[in-house]
Amino acid sequence: VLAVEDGMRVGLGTGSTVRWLLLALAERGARDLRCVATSVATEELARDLGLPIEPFDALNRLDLAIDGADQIAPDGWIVKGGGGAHTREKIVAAAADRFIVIADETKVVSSLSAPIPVELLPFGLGATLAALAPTVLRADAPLSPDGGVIADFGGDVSDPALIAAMLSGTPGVVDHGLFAPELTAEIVVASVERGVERRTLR
Ligand code: A5P
Repeated sequence: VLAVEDGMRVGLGTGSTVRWLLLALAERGARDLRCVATSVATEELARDLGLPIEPFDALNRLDLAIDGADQIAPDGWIVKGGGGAHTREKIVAAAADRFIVIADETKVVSSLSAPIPVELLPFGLGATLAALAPTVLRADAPLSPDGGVIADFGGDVSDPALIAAMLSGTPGVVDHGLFAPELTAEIVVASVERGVERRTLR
């Protein structure tokens, strides 16, 4: 919350960790913030809390984006999309001068592992799934707000850059949940034993 200064254009991520951020921001007061949300759930919660949400098109560039993570590797690679919101989350993160990841210690891993969330175009879905094998549709996941189908890649991710390139290079993939270290400015991890630890990546 301290990173959010008055008047900033802020991208708000999605998930249970971000919920705490929204509560803290609302408690502090909106202070001329201009916010965009990465999901309908975040938009609704933010509005309920009195935080102003604007269409992304009204802002385009952001000073800051803050979001949670499903996995955080030692080299700064991150997996997101447990809630299926990774496509919008990545667009918002990339549009921000600084992208800050917030998480508790359970998200810190020694190396990334499957599943890696992917969002796929409905057109040619069978062909895309075959090209991405082993990838399975996520049971009971609704379409994304942009009409994408949420699935999970189940293969080896010991080389995240290679897998990210493979996923991005497969026709029919809208986007995937691997976030490269270059995207992230800072990772903030909270744990009961060690308190809050901040790691600056760039
Ligand atoms: C949403 O699609 C995800 O990328 C979330 O940001 C991520 O799963 C973290 O969520 P939690 O804070 O709920 O664990």
